[in-house]
Amino acid sequence: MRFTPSTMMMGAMLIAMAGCSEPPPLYVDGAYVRLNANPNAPSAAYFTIHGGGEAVVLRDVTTEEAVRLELHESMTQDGMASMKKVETVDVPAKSTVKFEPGGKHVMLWNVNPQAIADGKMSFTFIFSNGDRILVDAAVQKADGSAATAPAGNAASDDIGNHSGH
Ligand SMILES: [Cu+2]
Repeated sequence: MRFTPSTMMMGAMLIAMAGCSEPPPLYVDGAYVRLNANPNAPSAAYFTIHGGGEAVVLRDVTTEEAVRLELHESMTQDGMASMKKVETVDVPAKSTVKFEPGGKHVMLWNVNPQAIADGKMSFTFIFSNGDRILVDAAVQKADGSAATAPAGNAASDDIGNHSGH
């Protein structure tokens, strides 16, 4: 297609409309679960929340694939690492709130063995503005490799096999 003046004009109009009327969406990405090397100890889920046009509060995270979840925050005080439970997490407008090793995380007790075998868990994030966001998370072993057992298919080792994190 040739770019005639009229098609160029339309493109510019679409960009201008998107720029002024669309508030940025609230969304969650980069979700993964890191299994504990000790199967009797809790595992953790990490992800990034991207704030939308208005400030919201993360009220809860739920899943059907673990017995219990808690929002936690890790901290180091006087050289001692510890973590505490938090009830909610603030997500300011247009902010990036990272849940990551050494910081905020979702603690998971008794992850469903089938979810581990599938290498995937589904979480629902519940926000104060009524948004319920469904997010899939890849399940990793404690060393960061993919949890899915290669079912007669060695190629499945490729995904998430980044050692030395
Ligand atoms: Cu924790």
